Amino acid sequence: MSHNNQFSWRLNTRLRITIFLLSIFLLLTYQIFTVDNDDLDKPEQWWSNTSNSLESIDTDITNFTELTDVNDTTDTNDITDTINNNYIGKIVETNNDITETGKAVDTGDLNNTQSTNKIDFLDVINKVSYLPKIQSDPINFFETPEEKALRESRRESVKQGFLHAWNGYVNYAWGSDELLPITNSSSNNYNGWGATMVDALDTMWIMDLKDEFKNATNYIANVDFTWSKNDISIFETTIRYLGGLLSAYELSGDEMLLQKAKDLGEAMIPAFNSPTGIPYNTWNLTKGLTANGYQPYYSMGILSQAGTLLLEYTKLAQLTGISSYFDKVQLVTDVLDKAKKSIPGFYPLFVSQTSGQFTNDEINFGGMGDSFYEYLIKEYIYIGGAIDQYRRMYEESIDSMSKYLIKKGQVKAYPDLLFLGSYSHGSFVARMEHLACFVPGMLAIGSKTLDRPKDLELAIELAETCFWAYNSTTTGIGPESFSFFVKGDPIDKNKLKMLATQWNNKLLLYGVYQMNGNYLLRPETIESLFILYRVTGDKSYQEKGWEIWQAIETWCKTQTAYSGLRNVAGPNIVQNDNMESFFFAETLKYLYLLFSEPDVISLDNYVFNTESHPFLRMLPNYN
Ligand code: DMJ
Repeated sequence: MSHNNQFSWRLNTRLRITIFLLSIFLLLTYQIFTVDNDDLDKPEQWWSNTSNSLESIDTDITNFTELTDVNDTTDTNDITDTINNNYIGKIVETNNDITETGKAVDTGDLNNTQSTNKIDFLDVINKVSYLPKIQSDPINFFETPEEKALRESRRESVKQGFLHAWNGYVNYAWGSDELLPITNSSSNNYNGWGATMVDALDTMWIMDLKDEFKNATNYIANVDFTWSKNDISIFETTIRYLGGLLSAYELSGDEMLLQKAKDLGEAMIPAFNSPTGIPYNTWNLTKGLTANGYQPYYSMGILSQAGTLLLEYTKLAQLTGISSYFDKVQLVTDVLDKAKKSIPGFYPLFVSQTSGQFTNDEINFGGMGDSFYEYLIKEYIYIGGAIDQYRRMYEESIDSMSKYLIKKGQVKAYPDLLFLGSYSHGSFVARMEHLACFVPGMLAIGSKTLDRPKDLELAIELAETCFWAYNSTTTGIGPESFSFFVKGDPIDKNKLKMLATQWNNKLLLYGVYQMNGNYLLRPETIESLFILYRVTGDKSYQEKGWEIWQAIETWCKTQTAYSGLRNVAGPNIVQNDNMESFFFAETLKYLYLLFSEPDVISLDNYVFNTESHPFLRMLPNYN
């Protein structure tokens, strides 16, 4: 058993005993004073009845956070987005907070994780202001009639690609989460709610595929998002389903989608009931609402998973008027902000939900860290700079990233290429992940928003590296990760030889060794090319995106859809029979937008969640 496992096992045992004793006490109180037995069969009623019964006990369990009940409205303010004329929602203030139940209770040291200056959501709304423009001046997007025709034909090619993949899903996997595009079977890794369908909704709307959109929403109308057979990932469910439903609602105005988002968002709320408010990684929606002391599978909190619920729950608060959705995610930010760090702005990958402290020293802008940093700047942009904490946290992180994690490599033909590595056990790790290729896009929007011109320079250089990684393989598609030699370090010839024999790479990858050659149809490089195109107006980003799309067409297309690859370099390129739902949500959407007019989903009006679901940004003067 690893150290971490032993630790969580011990913690688990301690938690279980505490919870068992507490449950007996709660159950007795509950049965004696309040509950009509019929209600036990009805999760929602059970929730509200029991919560009242626990009010007196709550003072003893100081770490309980609050959930505001929208039905207990005492004051509402209609808020209208005056510029886009979009209905924003009602902000509800209430004196009648309901305390949640079914929590993991811990009596550990929580003092330094409590949010001392609770930020009021109404205050946030009132402090929204205009931020500097992100997109380049319209004049920089000028095109000749020939250029326009070419761009439009490329956009049409991407749309046809989307339809090819979508039809495969419709014919062979309708209602399932994902299509397996070679065997034409399906998989259900996201609770079988139809992940591909929900992830694809807003892309269909943007591509003007309204019939396909309607067929999908007809199906989704009958999906029960309050139930789960097994434990679900809170992170994946939030970014794919909740984000997809919210964004499709904002684009289409279909109220059913907002209702589904609310059902799902609400059903996941108990997963935040850890001692600190840092959510559990997984949660069983059904068991989590029953009275018999359900405990989630307990494992250490993961930075990107805990920190990437912000946009979705803030948007849910905005659209429903239930401010406590925002409180939940703001508390997570506060806990992470206050936790001890050895380098300012560097947030380690694992955090204890019990103590609110980090438990290792690994820093990564790739897997397990990535979207936490992404959401700092995106939340700031989304709420029009209303909470300065997000600017501060983001700037600290980017300053440290630039200082410690960016290194020049030793690629012979491109000696100036910059690489983004990570940090572990006190040392720099010279390995770059495909996932980290979202960073150029993040830097570019941050640079414009916060007037940090150097960040744009870095963004442009890192995007070059990400594209170079694509351009250097035999397929023209970038690998999942690779290790590189840092400038000045001795080159180990054996390592180079290993790469050559392993991948039979005929192109020059000098300076790089050891690749994980998988390609999962990931979007990050295309995402950064799209954002840089919108930020600079430089058409070379469209050329690069087009090259990548051609490579995907060549290597990933199957008879029925598109498949990921097992290796992006080598004599035999093998497909992996998998098509992630994010191919529809992100990869194809970013490509389509790269070839659209710049005012289609403008970065000055929208902010993308990490799954590329566009959310309307808040604007000032709602009232
Ligand atoms: C997506 O699910 C999201 O972008 C997430 O933040 C990490 N990466 C995958 C796609 O690669």
